[in-house]
Amino acid sequence: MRKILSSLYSNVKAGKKSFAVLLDPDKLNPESLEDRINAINSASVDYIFVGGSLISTDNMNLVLEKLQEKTFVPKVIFPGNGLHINESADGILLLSLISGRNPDFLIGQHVISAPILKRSSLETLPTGYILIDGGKPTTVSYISNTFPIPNNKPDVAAATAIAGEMLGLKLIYLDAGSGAQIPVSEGIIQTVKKNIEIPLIVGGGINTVQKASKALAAGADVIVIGNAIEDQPGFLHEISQLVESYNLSEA
Ligand code: 1GP
Repeated sequence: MRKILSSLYSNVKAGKKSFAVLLDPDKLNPESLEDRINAINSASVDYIFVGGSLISTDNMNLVLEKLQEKTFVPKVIFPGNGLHINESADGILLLSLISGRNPDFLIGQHVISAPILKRSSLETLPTGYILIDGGKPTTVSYISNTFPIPNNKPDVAAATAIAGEMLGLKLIYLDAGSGAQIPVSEGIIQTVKKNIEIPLIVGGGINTVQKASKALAAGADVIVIGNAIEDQPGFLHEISQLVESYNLSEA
């Protein structure tokens, strides 16, 4: 049963926006993880994404087990490669890096991971992952050896997203990269949203309420925030309130 995907699809159908908190296992220790979980449980968070393009510590398991124990919010792995598969999560974004031309990240890692995922209890979320230039080189660009789409090329982003949808992917994720200087432009979000039916996730460099609000208004169905939550303690609540009030005003 595809619980995460079907609830996301129903939310999008009802015009309801969602908020995903991204936790990078490398940046957490037991104390900061506890703080983060308390903040998540006292706010309205729809998904917890766990991962990153490079994970150098052994924290992934610890973080997921703690989350499993302490929160009901669905935990979705945001993997950098097949090594990041972990059964303690509820689901995994099966990312195909469709903005790039590196076969390993388009299909290679997936072939290696598919038998393991099939045996696992993880819900797989087939996702067209599109990198957008966020103003500075990102780890994901470096690791994947791919170029992001320029932030002023909505047509290229839209054509890429349409191709992903036509290939049967179930989600599109526009990412300016972790800690991007410039988030994905409103022009790109609007154009992509206009051209696809499947849910649209947007992240990278959203570090003010205004930027989050612009992404939602432009058409993001899910906004993902990582760095800004680590840097500003109250930000998680501010975004949770923003998404809630957005959903109330649209109801
Ligand atoms: C990065 O979309 C995520 O892959 C979130 O980015 O850490 O900049 O919020 P930030």
